[in-house]
Amino acid sequence: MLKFLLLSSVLAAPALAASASDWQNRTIYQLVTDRFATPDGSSPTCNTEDRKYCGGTWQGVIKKLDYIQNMGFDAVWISPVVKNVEGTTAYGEAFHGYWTSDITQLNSHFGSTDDLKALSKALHDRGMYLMVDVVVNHMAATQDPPNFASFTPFNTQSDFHPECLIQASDYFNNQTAVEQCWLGDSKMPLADVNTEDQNIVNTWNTWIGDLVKNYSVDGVRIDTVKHVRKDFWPDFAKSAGVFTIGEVLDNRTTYVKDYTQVVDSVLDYPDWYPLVNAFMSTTGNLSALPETVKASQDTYKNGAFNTGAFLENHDQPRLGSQTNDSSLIMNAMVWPFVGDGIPILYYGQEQGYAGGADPANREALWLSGYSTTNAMFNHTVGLVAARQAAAKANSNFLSTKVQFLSSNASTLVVSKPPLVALLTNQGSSSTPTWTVNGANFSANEEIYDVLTCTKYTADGNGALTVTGSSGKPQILLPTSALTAAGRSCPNFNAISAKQPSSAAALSSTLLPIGSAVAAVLVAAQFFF
Ligand code: ABC
Ligand code: CA
Repeated sequence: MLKFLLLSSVLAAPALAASASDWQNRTIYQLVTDRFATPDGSSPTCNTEDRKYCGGTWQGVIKKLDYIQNMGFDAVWISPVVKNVEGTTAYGEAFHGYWTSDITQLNSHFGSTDDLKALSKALHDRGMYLMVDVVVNHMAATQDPPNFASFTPFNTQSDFHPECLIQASDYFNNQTAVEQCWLGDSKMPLADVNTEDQNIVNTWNTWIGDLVKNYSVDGVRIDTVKHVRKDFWPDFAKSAGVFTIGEVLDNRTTYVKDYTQVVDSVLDYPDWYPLVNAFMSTTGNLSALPETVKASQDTYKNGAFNTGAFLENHDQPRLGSQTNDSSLIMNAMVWPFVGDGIPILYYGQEQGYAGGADPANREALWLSGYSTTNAMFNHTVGLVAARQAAAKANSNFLSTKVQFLSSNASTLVVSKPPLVALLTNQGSSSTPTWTVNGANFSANEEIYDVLTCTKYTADGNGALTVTGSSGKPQILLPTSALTAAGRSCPNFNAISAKQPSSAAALSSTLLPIGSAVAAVLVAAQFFF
C-alpha cells in the first residue's frame, strides 16, 4: 500500500506549484515547440517563409533536454499547447500555436496528453520547471466573419465582443478598444472573447486550474494581457496557482507598471526597446537603458525583480538580423543575465541565428546540428553560469537592485554584487576600457572575467581599470565569490559541471513541497 502510494505520487510528477519567488533564481529557455526538435532526431527541411509545421514535438523536446540543461537552464517555456485551426490560412499554418480553436483539446501536431505529461515529468526529474504559454484574449478565425460554431467552448457570436479591429492610434488613446476590439486583420481576425461575461470568466478560471494540475505546470506565460481588462487577471492568476508572467507589448513603463499589480510579473518590453537600440549598432544610444531600468525599479510592484528579461523572442527580429557584429550581440546578451529580472533566452540565439521579423525568426534548431562548440553557445553557458555563481555566492544577489556604476556614450559598468558586468557598443574592432569604481571589491582583491578567465587585481581602494579586446563584454567575479559558489577559473564554462546527479535533482525538485514529503519521496527511490 505504502509502495503503491509512493509509486503513484512519483509517477504523477507532482506540480511544484512554483511561486514567483521560486522562479526568481531560475533561467528560462524559450522554445517554439514545432521548431526545436523532432521526436526521431531527423532534420527535415524547414523553410520559415512557408509558415508550415516542420515537425517538432514534445517528445522531441524530451530527447533534447540534455542540450538545454547542459547550458545551465533550469526552466523551459514552450509554445501554447491547445488545439489550433487546421490547414493553411492567409498566414500559413498554426505551427506557433497562437491560433486557438478548441481549449479542451491539445494540439496533436505536438503530441498527445501522455506526451505533454511525459515532458513535464522529464523536466521535474531533472529539477527543471515547465512554463506553458496560454492565450485567453481570442480565438483565431480563418474567415471574416468567423464561423463561431467552429470554436470550443465559446461557440456563439455572443461569446465574443462585436467585431471592430484595433487601430494603431487606439494604443495611445483608447484602452477600451484595445480590450474589446479585435487583433488580427480581415484575412485572419482574432475573435475577441467576451471576458466581461461572468460565465466565460468562470470557464477560463476553471480551465487554467485544470491545465496546471493535469500537466503539472510550474508557470504560465500569458499572451496579450493588455487586451483584457485588468481586473480579469487576479482571479485567473489565482486559479492558475503558480507563477504568472504576462506579455504587455508596450515600451512605456508608465503603461506596463499597472499590469504588475494584477499578474505576478511582466515580460520586460520597456527595457527591451532601449537594449536593442543600444546594441544594434556602434552608434546606438546607451543612456536610455539605465533610465528605463530605474523607472521599472521605481514603479513596478516588485521593482524589476521577477520581470522576464529577454533580448529575443518569437515576435521580434533577432538582433543578428540587425547587425553582423557578433561583439555587439554578445554585449546585448549579457544584460538579461545581470539585471533584476528572470533571464529568458530564446532558442537559436545560442547558435547565432539571425532571422528577421516573424516568420523568419522561427528557424528550425535541428538545422544547426545543436552545436555545443560555437562561440555563441559558449557565451550562453558562461552567462548562465555567471548568474548562478553570483546567486550562490551572495544570498542577497537576487534581492539587490542592479545599478549602473558608470554610463557614457559607448560603455556601461553594471553592478549587482558580487558581479560587475562591463558592456560596450564600440564593436569588434575596438579596444574598450572601463574604470570600475564603487563596486563591492576589497582592496587588492583577485578578480576574474569569468567569460574568458582573465585575472585582474583590484587596487588598494578596490577599484580597477580594465582594457577589453575585440569589443567583447566581460563579467567580473572575485575569486572569493567563485570559491563560495564552488566554481573556479579556468574551466568556468565547462558544461559537465552543470549536470546534476538524478538524486540531487530529485531532492531539490521536491523541497518546495515540504521536507517531510520530500524525505519520503527521496526514500521512495530505493523501491525502483
Ligand atoms: C501573423 C503573421 C505575421 C503578420 C501578422 C499580421 O499575422 O505571422 O507575419 O504580420 C500570433 C502569431 C503571429 C501572427 C499573429 C496574428 O498571431 O505568432 O505569427 O502574425 O495572427 C502575442 C504573441 C504572438 C501572437 C499573438 C496572437 C499575440 O506573442 O506571437 O501572434 O496570439 C500585438 C499584441 C501582442 C501580440 C502582437 C503580435 O500583437 O499586443 O500581444 N503578441 C504595437 C502595439 C502592440 C502590438 C504590436 C504588434 O504593435 O502596441 O500591442 O502587439 O505589431 C512600440 C510601442 C508598441 C508597438 C510597437 C510596434 O512600437 O511601444 O506598443 O506595438 O514603440
Ligand atoms: Ca480582448
